[in-house]
Amino acid sequence: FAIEQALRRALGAQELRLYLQPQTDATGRWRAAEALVRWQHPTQGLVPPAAFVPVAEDCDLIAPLGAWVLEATCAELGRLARAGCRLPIAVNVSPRQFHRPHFVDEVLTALRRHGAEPADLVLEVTEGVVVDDVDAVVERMRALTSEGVRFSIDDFGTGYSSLSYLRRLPIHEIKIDRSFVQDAPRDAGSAALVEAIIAVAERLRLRVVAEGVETPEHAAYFARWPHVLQQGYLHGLPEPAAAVLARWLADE
Ligand code: G
Ligand code: G
Ligand code: MN
Ligand code: NA
Repeated sequence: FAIEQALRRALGAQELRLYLQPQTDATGRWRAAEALVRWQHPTQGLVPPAAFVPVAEDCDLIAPLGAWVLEATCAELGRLARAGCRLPIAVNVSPRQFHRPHFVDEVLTALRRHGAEPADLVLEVTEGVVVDDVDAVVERMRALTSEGVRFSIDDFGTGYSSLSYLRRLPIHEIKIDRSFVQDAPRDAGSAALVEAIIAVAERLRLRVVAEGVETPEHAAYFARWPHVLQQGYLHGLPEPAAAVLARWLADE
């Protein structure tokens, strides 16, 4: 319970921080970014989401946490739009958050409040959002895609992946899980999976992001697909959003 109480307090005390990690094309140019939340704890320093997102999921704090991340992201998107810049930002949405009754309204309200462009907001969901009723999930996603918001399937290839979801769900993008990405240059089996995922994505006209690009070898392997975006420590660590975007605006 200690962490739960601390997190409850942190939400009120503005201790959460929005970090961004670049998604680049094969030449290293920024094309998009992923928002990753951090907790700036008064005594424990910067706490990574793996240490508190699962706790938030279990104790009903995922709603306020998710709302905070959406607000913070839409605020940055609004600032970018007013500066005449377009940089799509992807936000992780956990299944519990996606299935909350007012999720669609929450997203649309946050976009409007900050003057953010819906097409620049990418919602990353895992295959775990499909619990039983696929049609209900599709309907909920369509309520957002019809407004311009985009969906991405995170950690694709892990879990109980069903290729049929790629056709049924109104998604825009697939993120290839980093376990396949990292093994692909040296392991024929992983390479086969990566190449199959990219081939399917091309035929379905889905964008692809390769996650966990850590070495020049990983980057070189994926450079044969110039349109596949790369995300990982090689191209950039997650950094505080405000600093990243100020630098990005200055370079544009
Ligand atoms: O940054 P890091 O590798 O520690 O992230 C660990 C996990 O936390 C990842 O699975 C990531 O998707 C998740 N995560 C990061 N930020 C958020 C967020 O804002 N909301 C949710 N639901 N999950 C997040
Ligand atoms: O589950 P999700 O894909 O949202 O998780 C993203 C997490 O992956 C973030 O916590 C981020 O810190 C982490 N990450 C980003 N780039 C790399 C990388 O190159 N290698 C590894 N191992 N993790 C990464
Ligand atoms: Mn993600
Ligand atoms: Na992922």
